[in-house]
Amino acid sequence: MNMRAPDPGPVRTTCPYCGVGCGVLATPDHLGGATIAGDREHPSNFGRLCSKGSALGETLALDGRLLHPEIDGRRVSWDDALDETASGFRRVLDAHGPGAIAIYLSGQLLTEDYYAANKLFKGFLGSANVDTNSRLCMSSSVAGHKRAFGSDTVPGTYRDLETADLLVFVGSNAAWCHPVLHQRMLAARAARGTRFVVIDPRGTATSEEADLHLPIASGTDAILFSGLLVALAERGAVFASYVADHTEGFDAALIRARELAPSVDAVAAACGVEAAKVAAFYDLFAATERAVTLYSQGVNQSAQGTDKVGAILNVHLATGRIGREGMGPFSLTGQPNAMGGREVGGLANTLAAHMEFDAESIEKVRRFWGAPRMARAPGLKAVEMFEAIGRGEIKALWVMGTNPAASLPRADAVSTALRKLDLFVVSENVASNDTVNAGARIRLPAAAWGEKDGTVTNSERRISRQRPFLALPGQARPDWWAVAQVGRRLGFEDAFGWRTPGEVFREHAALSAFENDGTRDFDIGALAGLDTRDYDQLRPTQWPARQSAVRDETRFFAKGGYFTPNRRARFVAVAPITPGAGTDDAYPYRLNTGRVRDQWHTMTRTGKSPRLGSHLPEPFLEIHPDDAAREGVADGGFARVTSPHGAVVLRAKVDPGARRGAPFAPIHWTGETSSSGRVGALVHAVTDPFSGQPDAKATPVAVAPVSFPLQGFALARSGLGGLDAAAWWAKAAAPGGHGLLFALAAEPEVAALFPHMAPDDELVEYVDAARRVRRIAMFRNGALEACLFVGPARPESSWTYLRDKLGARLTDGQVRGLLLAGRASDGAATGPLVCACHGVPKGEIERAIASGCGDAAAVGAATRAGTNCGSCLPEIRRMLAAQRVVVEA
Ligand SMILES: Nc1nc2c(c(=O)[nH]1)N[C@H]1C(S)=C(S)[C@@H](COP(=O)(O)OP(=O)(O)OC[C@H]3O[C@@H](n4cnc5c(=O)[nH]c(N)nc54)[C@H](O)[C@@H]3O)O[C@H]1N2
Ligand SMILES: Nc1nc2c(c(=O)[nH]1)N[C@H]1C(S)=C(S)[C@@H](COP(=O)(O)OP(=O)(O)OC[C@H]3O[C@@H](n4cnc5c(=O)[nH]c(N)nc54)[C@H](O)[C@@H]3O)O[C@H]1N2
Ligand code: SF4
Ligand SMILES: [Mo]
Repeated sequence: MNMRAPDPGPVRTTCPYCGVGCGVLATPDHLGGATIAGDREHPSNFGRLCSKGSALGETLALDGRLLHPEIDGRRVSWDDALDETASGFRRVLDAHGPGAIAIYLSGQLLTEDYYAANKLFKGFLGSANVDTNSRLCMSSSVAGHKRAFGSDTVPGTYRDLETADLLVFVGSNAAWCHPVLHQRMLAARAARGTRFVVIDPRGTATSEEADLHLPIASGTDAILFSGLLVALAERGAVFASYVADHTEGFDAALIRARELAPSVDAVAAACGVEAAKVAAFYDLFAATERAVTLYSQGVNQSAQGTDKVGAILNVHLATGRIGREGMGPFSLTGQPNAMGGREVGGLANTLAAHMEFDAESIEKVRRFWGAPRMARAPGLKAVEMFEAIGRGEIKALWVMGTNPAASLPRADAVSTALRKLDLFVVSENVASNDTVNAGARIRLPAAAWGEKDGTVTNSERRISRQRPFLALPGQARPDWWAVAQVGRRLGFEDAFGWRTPGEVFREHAALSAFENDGTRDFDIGALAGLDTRDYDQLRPTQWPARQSAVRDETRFFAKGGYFTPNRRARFVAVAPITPGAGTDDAYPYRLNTGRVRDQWHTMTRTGKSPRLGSHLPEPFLEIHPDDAAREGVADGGFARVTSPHGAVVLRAKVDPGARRGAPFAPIHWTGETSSSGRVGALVHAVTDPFSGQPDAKATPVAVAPVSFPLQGFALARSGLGGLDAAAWWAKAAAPGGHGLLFALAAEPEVAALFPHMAPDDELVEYVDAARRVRRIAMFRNGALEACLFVGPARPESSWTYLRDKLGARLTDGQVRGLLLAGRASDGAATGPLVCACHGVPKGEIERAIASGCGDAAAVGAATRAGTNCGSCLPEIRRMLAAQRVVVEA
């Protein structure tokens, strides 16, 4: 394993968040932190970083880290933890067979970690119960690719997004979720006039930048794209010779498309969107050869996800717009190594290295691995896996790099199921999250970003190195190492004898090329011979990277050459659907879920950053004004959202951009960070029939108002305590401390909230008993140590003001103004950060606009807002537009 001290100077590594895969230059400060900059030489970002990437330095502190192996809450040695893990799996395997063991992996692991885990379970323990959170993320794309192409191939490259004339975003909020790539597309548009079409039920930062937004009813994408196929056929836009030479099944697909989508009007009615918009989209697509369709979770996370992918691929196959400059379908991957996991074969229904569970592949892989006990059939997919755990059929589980007790559908049922396991092992960076807290007996401390050493593959098939720039803290170790150690303890010394991640990578690369001969798309044989130095210095490399081939073309399928038996692509006749099915009187709404700009998943890392915590600090429900009025939910009030599986309470954001009947909630808050914001608890376990991917964006729910007599917040530099069980709360990182936003029925206990209050802390208090207002500021050695604001109204401006003041020395006037009036007397209450990169709050941008800045560029020049990653530009433009309305009115 790699224990060498990190080299001084900037280290080239890769961002651990989204699938864009930006290159990062990290310069360690030798105090455990680092300064972070974009890598100008990396072909994903050419130096840019988004707000999350820029804030990586704020996530490196060791508080909250799991730093030592533990069994039953006791600190133990690695030897003991590994012995116990190995013997536990051995015991369950011997007693109940390979169907009783499972491992649940993550697209945030390195390829090397993934490879080791897949090999151990599928080749040496005989179990294909190896699944991953990519099941919740990319599996419909994988299934759709395999069905149409015979392989899980992303045909295009990022460059195509810059050389296209039309970009169609389907179920993608790229402005927030793939920000640097979105910025590249916007820059290209400025140069060549690219048209943007966004297909998303709700208005988003991405749709705000679009020329055309189709706010379709959720789940109706396959109808929209079937209608497009019909329209292309009618307009003679089909590329007949490509269809004839390289595909099959076109006629059947078109017949089905005509049944589903006979006319523009029929599409408009089924999709719940204006016919003129549908027609405009079809016209644009038919007329624009250089068209890329980008899609993400609005497509994948659906009961018809694979068919949605199929309907999108159909229109690209029909027009031959695939694998050529500026054209093609493009699945945007979510996690930094979603692609690496697919390459390794880390899904339960693939074997390894883009090989399936056919007899020939099983034999091939068996020989390559020298494997004693091959899994011979696909294992259980994530949702089924956790259901089998709930039924007691799977008895031993290892969770690595994911938080299923928060992120799986029916998350409360998942937490309950986890407690039934005989053996529950978690490899984690953090000491506490919803999964660890669901009864993990063995806790293995994993290396985190900055310490990890290996490779990841981004959305365009580009393999980049994650390099360590910090020493491994405490007893933390790489995940591949822990897997290998367990493999050795189970008697497989040779097969798991790797000493470095480079050795694992070389083996992975060799397997990709093993008896491949052009039969499999995934071939990185050219990298199988890297020595340690080459591996350490590996530059971002796109595959295919075959041993023999000249490496010039990295796109696929411009001239056919699909990986089906007859090398033809298969058109898919998509299945009919019933839009809106599943809702009823008890659960009349469809809950849409997804992401916000500045948080990453369950917030174990981004939740540490004060800058990132400022933009949207609380779990919320975005709801259309008509729906809110019907249910009596007020803007800024609270809404209880209930499904048959669970309930949450969220701050209501009444927003005309929401689609009627389809409120939206972000997925980021958990039991760690909120009292009742676990949105995963609501989500139904409906899955796509081909991919097994959960339909996470359309759960039938009920919405009802909740009111709390009191609201407020607490801030403390250290040791913020808790509230009673009936209170609503959300944690938010604050500069120099911690914050808690809350709502409750009775005044909170000061002593319980501030357990670290010292006798000589100076307490300044304002109480207005009649109005139920109470404001406390606590000073230690003259600096603001903690504060508590409680009252009937939402104390927003004092929160945003005081959040930045922990540790500050306030003037008497400031203190008085705050405590008496509940707001800053110096007019400095500035609102949430709009620009997280440069820390520019809303108030400052409003002042810039009021003082005459007429466009986003002027605002940028005056305040720096929007001049780094640009993710906040849609919001700045919205503020400019609102200002214009005010001025004109
Ligand atoms: N800031 C941030 N960025 C991230 C992540 C993060 O946690 N935070 N996570 C990363 C990961 S792992 C992933 S998978 C990606 C996800 O990236 P995206 O898929 O872009 O993000 P989501 O917000 O999950 O969903 C995208 C949109 O799908 C829409 N949608 C819902 N139902 C439908 C439908 O039926 N049809 C259509 N056309 N649209 C629909 C939603 O309204 C939503 O706006 O983001 C990655 N990037
Ligand atoms: N309702 C709903 N549910 C969803 C989604 C949705 O849109 N709506 N999106 C789905 C999607 S696309 C995804 S990708 C998932 C994400 O869901 P999760 O994967 O459950 O979310 P994360 O917070 O990323 O969890 C990663 C965990 O691994 C730890 N970790 C990070 N790096 C490492 C490492 O290198 N080694 C180890 N051992 N641990 C590490 C982190 O501390 C964290 O606890 O959520 C899915 N669930
Ligand atoms: S776009 Fe942002 S989150 Fe994604 S890889 Fe780049 S810096 Fe990281
Ligand atoms: Mo994802």
